Amino acid sequence: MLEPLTFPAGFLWGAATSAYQIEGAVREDGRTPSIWDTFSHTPGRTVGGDTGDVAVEHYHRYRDDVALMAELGLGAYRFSVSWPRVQPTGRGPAVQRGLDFYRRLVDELLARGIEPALTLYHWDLPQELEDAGGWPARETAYRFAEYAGLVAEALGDRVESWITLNEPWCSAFLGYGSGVHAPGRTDPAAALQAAHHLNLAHGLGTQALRAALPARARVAVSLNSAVVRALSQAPGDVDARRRIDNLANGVFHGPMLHGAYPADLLADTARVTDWSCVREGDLAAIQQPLDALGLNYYTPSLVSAAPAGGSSRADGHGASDHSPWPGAEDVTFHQTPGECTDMGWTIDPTGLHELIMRYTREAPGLPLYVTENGAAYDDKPDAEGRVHDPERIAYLHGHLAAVRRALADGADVRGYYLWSLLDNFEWAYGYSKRFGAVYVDYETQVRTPKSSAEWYAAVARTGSLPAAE
Ligand code: PNW
Repeated sequence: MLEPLTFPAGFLWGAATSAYQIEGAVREDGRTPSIWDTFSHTPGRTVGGDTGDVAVEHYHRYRDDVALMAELGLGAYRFSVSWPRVQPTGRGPAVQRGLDFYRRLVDELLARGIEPALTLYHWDLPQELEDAGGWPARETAYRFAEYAGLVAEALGDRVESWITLNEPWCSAFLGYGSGVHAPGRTDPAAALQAAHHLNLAHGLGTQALRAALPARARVAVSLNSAVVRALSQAPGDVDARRRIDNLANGVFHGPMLHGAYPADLLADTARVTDWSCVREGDLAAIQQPLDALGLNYYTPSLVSAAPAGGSSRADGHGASDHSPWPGAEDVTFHQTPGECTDMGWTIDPTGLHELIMRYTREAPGLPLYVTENGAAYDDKPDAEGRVHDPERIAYLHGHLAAVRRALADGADVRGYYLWSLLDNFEWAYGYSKRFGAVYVDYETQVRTPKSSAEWYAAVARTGSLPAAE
């Protein structure tokens, strides 16, 4: 038996980032614009017109950043590769200078005993591929598989842990549905086609990885597996929950884990698309055996059938007149009661427990990782330059206790990646939201571990949570 609040030996303690959010250096070493460069440079798309042009200069400061991870005693680091750094036009041979950056980064991690977990796609599609149709175009899935193979050839000798896609829900439904993420399109049919081609990209990409990687490599995908709850047990609310759950979860894990789209999802969305984008053989291609599943969790959703008079867009998924829920535009999203983070996202660790137990049933035998979890707060250094963030410590404590509870309930969770290592470019929110365990002064680029970083370092070192916070 495990002692209370003690994690299993070998549990992986990590932190996560993504390329566009931290690297900067957007015009160096042959990199071309991604859809996020274009989007963030379009007036009105991000808070304050912020862009990732400089971000936190990780491209040039990666050595110091890895040293910081080592100081914090991290066992693992999840980062993403910038597609347009490696394959500027989204086609053809790889740019060696681009790949060399990730080789140096990985070597630095390995030298310090930190396990790299590489995400291939964290939303930075080469702009040329968007111009050719983007994710609603089938060709993009083939291009992704080629890119996956190139990265695997280059880094397969030193990276064992691979993640195909990060949160394809955001790419498809925020990118092509509500338009609050790049490329900012608002076409419900295109959003569903994008979801299918992201699924196909995952399947074909996994096959390309298997072909290029040694047998010891592990392949996974990170889903922002939503926890969707009904406002009441009234049939309309229960049905709203079912429909949103399919659009958030089933649309991805259906084909990936079970080889089929949920029949009710196809029926619910029939007036949006006829799903003719799903071709013979696609479902078999998508359902690849995986070595692990990554779950990203921040907050649950609370939904009901629309009251007479229309639906609400206050769903915590960003401000837009367009819904990110094709065919379920009528569903109303409610604020879950309770305290919120700076994103306005309600703090509810029971959702993480629920999510882990759901995937324990949905994918029996598949090891799970929490590949993102964390909180934004309006952190500020005090007079001595220290950053105290007790709210973030409380958030992390509560969510890690939920993971621990899931382990006790029989879930096979192998590790946890805090989002995020550093304050960074929070997409449409620009630099206005700070998720880091490490504070970044955006003027000087000086990094200061917040008190949560020190707290997390102690958790990682001892493999257990302190009794009370
Ligand atoms: C995730 N939503 O983004 C991403 O993987 C990270 O890059 C990001 O920084 C982090 O979570 C915090 O936001 C999301 O609207 C963005 O539901 C939006 C949503 C979910 C996740």
